[in-house]
Amino acid sequence: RQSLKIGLIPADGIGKEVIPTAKAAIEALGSDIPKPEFIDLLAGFEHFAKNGIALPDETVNILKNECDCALFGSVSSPSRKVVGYSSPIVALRKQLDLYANIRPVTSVAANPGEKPNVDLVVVRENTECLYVKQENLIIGEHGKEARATRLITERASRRIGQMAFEIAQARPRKHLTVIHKSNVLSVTDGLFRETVRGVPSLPDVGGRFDGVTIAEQLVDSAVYRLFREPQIYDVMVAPNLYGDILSDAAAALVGSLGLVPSINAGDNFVMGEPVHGSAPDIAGQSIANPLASIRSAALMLRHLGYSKGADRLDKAVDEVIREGKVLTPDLGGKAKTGEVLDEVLRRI
Ligand code: NAD
Ligand code: K
Ligand code: MN
Repeated sequence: RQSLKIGLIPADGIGKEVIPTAKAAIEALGSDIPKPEFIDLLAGFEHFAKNGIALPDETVNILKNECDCALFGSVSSPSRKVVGYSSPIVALRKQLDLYANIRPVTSVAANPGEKPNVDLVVVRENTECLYVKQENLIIGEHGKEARATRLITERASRRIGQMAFEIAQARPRKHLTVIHKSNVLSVTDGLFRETVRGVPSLPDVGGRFDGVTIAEQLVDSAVYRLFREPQIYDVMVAPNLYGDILSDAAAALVGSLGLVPSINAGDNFVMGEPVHGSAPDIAGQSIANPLASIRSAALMLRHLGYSKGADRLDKAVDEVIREGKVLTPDLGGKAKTGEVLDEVLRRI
């Protein structure tokens, strides 16, 4: 590659404050990566409020036809129903078939080289479950009745399972936990559980995952154990909604949602995205933690094979956290977003 074309979709709220920091961090890598070219793209609730469209076709077309990868910030999706609005991030994941949401949650050990207390990856199915958003409301005999469809397919469960095994295989502990609630939802979660557990015996797998140990846990007790003994987890694979909740919960263990990165990955495209939302409570104050976005840029680069650049970003972020002098208020500091970015840039 001569250059790396990166679509930037800051979207709403603090997305607009943190995506520029990820851009600056990538630019600081110099010749460790192909020359980055950034393409600014529109999406989000604010765009919808002005133009009636949350995800312009142009954004999707440019991502599909011109970009090598992308970085997404966060959207402000209202909790009330807004006619004509639908979350652009949920739509993007589906339209680009980014079927895996990979969310590493790692604490920073006091000294370099020491083992961190929390070192796990949530692998979240990213295209179905309740996020197919097929809901309806009827007036029944006793008043309103709302229903939602929860879609679990063998195909999606198999490919997310394969992705989770690949990730586990590549980590030192090689341990995979399947998260489900098959004791109640024996049909939907039952299919997810059986399909993921069946991955090692698929014909094209051979013995490739022989070294991976597999466990399973009901989602509610998984949250409990996550808080009691996070060190038992290595890779956790879960249907969409459970994975969403588990990764926010795991973020609490490492101090802030503002530290946890993710990638949305498919077979042909990757989009980095901090796990957090648009944080309306702090938006506009320049105090959003930029580290989740910078780590998301690192994950995206690593996924594309640029591990040297990714390592430099991760190392710089870890050092800033370990030193603990220049941190945003979510981590108990007083620094602004830009000051934390400067600390990172100095170390890259
Ligand atoms: P949130 O993640 O936006 O915020 C939760 C809490 O964490 C808030 O107190 C916030 O201030 C804090 N926080 C989050 N990121 C931070 C950062 N980088 N630095 C410092 N503090 C940070 O979740 P929410 O409040 O439940 O949702 C707000 C909006 O975000 C909603 O409209 C929701 O729909 C949207 N959302 C979008 C995405 C996405 O874009 N993928 C994900 C989650 C929520
Ligand atoms: K986000
Ligand atoms: Mn979430």
